[in-house]
Amino acid sequence: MTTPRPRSSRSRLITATGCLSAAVLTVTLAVPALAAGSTLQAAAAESGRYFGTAIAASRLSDSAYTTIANREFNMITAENEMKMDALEPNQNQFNYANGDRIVNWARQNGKQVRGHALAWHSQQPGWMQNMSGTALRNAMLNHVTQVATYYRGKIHSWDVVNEAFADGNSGGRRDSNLQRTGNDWIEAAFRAARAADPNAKLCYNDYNTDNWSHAKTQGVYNMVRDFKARGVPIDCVGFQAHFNSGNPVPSNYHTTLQNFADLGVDVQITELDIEGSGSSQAQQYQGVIQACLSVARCTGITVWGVRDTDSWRASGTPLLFDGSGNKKAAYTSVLNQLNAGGTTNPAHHPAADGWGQLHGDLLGGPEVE
Ligand code: 9MR
Repeated sequence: MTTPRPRSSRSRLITATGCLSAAVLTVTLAVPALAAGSTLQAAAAESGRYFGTAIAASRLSDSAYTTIANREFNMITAENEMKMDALEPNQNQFNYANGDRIVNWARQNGKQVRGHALAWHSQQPGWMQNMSGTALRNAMLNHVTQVATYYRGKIHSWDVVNEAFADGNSGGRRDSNLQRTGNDWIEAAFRAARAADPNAKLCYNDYNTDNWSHAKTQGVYNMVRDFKARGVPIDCVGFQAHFNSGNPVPSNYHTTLQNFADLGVDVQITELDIEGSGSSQAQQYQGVIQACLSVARCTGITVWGVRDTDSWRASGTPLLFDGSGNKKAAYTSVLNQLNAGGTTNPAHHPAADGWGQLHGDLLGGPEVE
């Protein structure tokens, strides 16, 4: 088990006293402080985690936007530009222009990139929406292979498959043209992605999978457990984390993240936003950050946009900066919670890869709350 790092925001003074002949010599040494991070990325990095945002290519010419994005975040997701419809508008004709604008901006500014998303029932190009059967399966696999090969070496984590489970109480797969090609379409996509980019972490990504007691969460959990048991290449699970009053941050969030991590995968918060304002919103954000920090394999957090006005649901003011770029109460609570520390990311943990296995063995099964 990991223990929180001791930390201090001030220099610690160590006083050494020694005797020199009859004189007493006192030496005071200033030891560099474990300084509190003053940006989201710096504060998250203290426990080995990243802090990211979604970027829209059309806003890269807005210097107020890029100034905040560059200062605060070190993991970048293209909000729309690397989806299937954007990258393959005509079958087997790929257009990487806008995806590249975002990837290049990220890399030029020393940031990493989450790839979003290789295979999804939504945002398919028109030609794909009308396909079925073997032709669709092959077209999907070709898309995964081509795109993952094109970006090989530039992607920290790929959302290989997005939103493949149904809402509601079934715990089963979502009906879609991809699902109708056969239940093995998800693992086929993961195998194609691994072959194309062996070094990217491969994630399954979904929403409404935050509450441990929900059927959808259990459905995804069972799929990941099955994939791990059968050697299907999966490295991480993304929790989108789009919250509002109808879908609040669950009190068992830590349990969900820990139970998935105990399957031997990393977990990432991938599209965080919480509708609301003021201290209520700030407290909910704090709870999400706390849940991630308490799970060693929760390796990073991404918010779904920079300013409220950049959000896909701007009227819900769900982000950390207001439309003028001012830090909101939610920003301060996130920063403070990151600086309060937590478990250290396993990449920085001495037991590294063995930890998840050992932890799972010791617990002997999923944590229940
Ligand atoms: O924020 C994105 C919005 O601009 C797009 O119109 C929409 C449809 O492609 O997708 C939004 O992002 C979604 C993400 O890709 C997947 N999870 C849900 C996100 C919010 O709808």
